Amino acid sequence: MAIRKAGKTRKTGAAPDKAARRDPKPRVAILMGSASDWDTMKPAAEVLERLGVATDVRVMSAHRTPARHHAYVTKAEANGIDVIIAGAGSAAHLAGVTAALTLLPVLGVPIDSSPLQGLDALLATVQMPGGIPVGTLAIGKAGAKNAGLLAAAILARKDPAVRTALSRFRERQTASVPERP
Ligand code: RP5
Repeated sequence: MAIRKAGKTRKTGAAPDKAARRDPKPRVAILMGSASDWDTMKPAAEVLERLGVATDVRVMSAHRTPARHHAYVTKAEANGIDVIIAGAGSAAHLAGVTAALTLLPVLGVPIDSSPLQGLDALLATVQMPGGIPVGTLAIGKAGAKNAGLLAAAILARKDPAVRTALSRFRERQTASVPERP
């Protein structure tokens, strides 16, 4: 399956749920501060793809490419995006600045790319002063996967097809847990 990355398509290798409807247009944006973050952020794209939700995957940094970031985020809602996932490492301000530029819900993923193994990114992402919220997930790949699932849960409130796909995902996950090791 293919998702868009920086205007191009990129394979994630995720197997789509056969029953899940395919979204024609991306409704979830997955932003990351560096191309080096992609390996960590990939689970967000994979799980959304599995649920039939198209994603727009982009590299943009609040400090290295501020103009690209501002232009994308301020137009995201008009371009049909419903939820933004933002992953960054170190002094991770990407999710906070993204949330400041849009009324869309923003989910932050702290990335363990620094010598502090993501603790710096976790604190920078989660400790937003009151007024501009960022829904912060766990550090690293688990956080990215859960950001994808949480984005799907937000979409599922108004989209029965996503709700069904999410429900099947949970059922399969439960069924996959063995009773004994
Ligand atoms: C952050 O700095 C990025 O989100 C990345 O996690 C980290 C390192 O980036 P690179 O130096 O690998 O581009 O802004």
